[in-house]
Amino acid sequence: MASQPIALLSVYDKTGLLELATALSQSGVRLLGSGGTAKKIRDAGISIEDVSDVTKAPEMLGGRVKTLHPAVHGGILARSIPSDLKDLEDANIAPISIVVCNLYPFTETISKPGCSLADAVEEIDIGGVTLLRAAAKNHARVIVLSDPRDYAEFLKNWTETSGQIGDALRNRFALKAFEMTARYDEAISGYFRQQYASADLSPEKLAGPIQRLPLRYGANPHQKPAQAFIEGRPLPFKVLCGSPGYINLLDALNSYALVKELSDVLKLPAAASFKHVSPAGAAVGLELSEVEKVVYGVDDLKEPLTPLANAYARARGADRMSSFGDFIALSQACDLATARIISREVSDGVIAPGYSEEALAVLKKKKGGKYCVLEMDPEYVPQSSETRQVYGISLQQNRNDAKVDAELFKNIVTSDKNMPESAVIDLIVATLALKYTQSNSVAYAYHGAIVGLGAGQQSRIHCTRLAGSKADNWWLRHQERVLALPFKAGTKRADKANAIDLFVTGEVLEGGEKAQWESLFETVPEPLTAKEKEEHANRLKDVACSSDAFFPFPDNVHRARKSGVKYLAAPSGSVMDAECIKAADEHGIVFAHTNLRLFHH
Ligand code: 93A
Repeated sequence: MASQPIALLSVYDKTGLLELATALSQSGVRLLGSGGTAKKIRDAGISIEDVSDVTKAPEMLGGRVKTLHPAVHGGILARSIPSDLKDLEDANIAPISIVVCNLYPFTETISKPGCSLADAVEEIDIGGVTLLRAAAKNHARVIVLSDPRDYAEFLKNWTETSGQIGDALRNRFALKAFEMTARYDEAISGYFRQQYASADLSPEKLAGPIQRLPLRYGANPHQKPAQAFIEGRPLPFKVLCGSPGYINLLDALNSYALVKELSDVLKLPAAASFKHVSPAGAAVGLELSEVEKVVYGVDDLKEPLTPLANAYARARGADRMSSFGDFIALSQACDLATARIISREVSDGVIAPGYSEEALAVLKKKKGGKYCVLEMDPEYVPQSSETRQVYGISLQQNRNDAKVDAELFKNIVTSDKNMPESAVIDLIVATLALKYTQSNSVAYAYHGAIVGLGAGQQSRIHCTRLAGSKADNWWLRHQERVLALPFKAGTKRADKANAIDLFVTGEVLEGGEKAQWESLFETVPEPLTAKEKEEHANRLKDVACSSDAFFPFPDNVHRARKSGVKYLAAPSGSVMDAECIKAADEHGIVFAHTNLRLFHH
């Protein structure tokens, strides 16, 4: 490379330019400048050459082409490798070491009253963006200054290091230039999006930039306007019926991600029943026993149960109270049996990768034709990085792409190390559900289904207790007297679910509430006795339990055992790990340390 460093200067904002040019010139740097920049420097008595002298191409098109030339971009982009150096030599191009550039003020121009489209177009900087990008791309060799506020820091370093500026500063300046061009492009596309808003914005036509779906309102009715949008491709779902709200979409997209992952890992159809962005239930399609059919309220279904229908029956039936008004996700195309189950429950909507004709016809009749039916593109792969805003600040992270499969439960730390395949399936179901549950969370699973889930609690033991008591209630619904509760003919499904819940929890009822509850039965049932409950509880064994983070105290292990837990999974890392393992050993529990924290917010 040539011994005398060359700086190319091309700036709209000429703040600090003369000080910079003076210092560079005094330190022996050869200066090149575009029209106005070179003139200002020359007028101040500092020696500078015009870019056009080097390119032998005068500025043209009224300044639209100033620096766009191989003599400039070859000089910037050449690496210090023999082939690049030879190319430069053959073309008689000198390498450029410093690029100083800032752009035409597009944002300021369009915000001026009366700015016409032609005014805006003229303010779109092409050559400057190219200079910044080229220099930033080759920042291993080239220093790029895109902000006059950086000149002083640059000069100080330049002097102190005799022109050998270190990587840290070089990298920071390059990143700043990349961010500047990104913001600049966003401002331009935003302007044209607005200008051409009245044009045809159908999904097909908009597959390029941003596709938007207006939503009725946000999390609450007063939060308007609200929308869902995606950049660079059409939305990956179609609205086949109804119109989704903001929370519907939060539920739909989270629940679909869960069932897709469940069915990919376990090779079984999967279903989830979401409420407030956490699963109330999630399951894979293992066959239901006759008792389970009654517990899950599908014993009277005329349509034969399919694997997908089994999955949804389990997902919906784990916690019927919480699932009231759910958003449903299905991993496979919705069939008639599944649609029939959905049609008789109170539910807000469903997302699935397809619908059979008969299934869609059934769903379209629900809620007077307003039931929300979304069809998901099964090939859709979300971007790896996800961004959200809180209080005006954007937070960005990589998607949680951690794999949850049998491998995760190999590190068994208790003396009993016998983990049958059925337990691994249950642990996968429980752990994947946690991946999509508001933290903290703990889940209990049995027969391929969540049977108790504690979500969004700040204390882990509260999650374990909440999930445990839900699992206890779910299990009590299998008790003989509960299965045979003498409901009057015609009692609504939701009323039955509420009445059963009151019965199994032993809630003491009074006055009108008591009378209303009793009115549902042919003969009023006697409450379950403590003995009946205990005997029944003792029959529940082999439940799996997973936690989205480590157990800070062994109380969680003791509590899990009370709900029939035999298989346990949680990350290690607690100072009380040894105590938790001891507690698990005391109860004969098989405990796998996963080393995978799964917080979700
Ligand atoms: O119209 S441009 O996009 N064409 C170019 O080739 C070009 N090269 C640099 N504008 C171009 N620039 C911009 O000119 C720079 O980004 C800078 O903002 C401005 C400096 O022009 P002057 O040196 O004539 O004041």
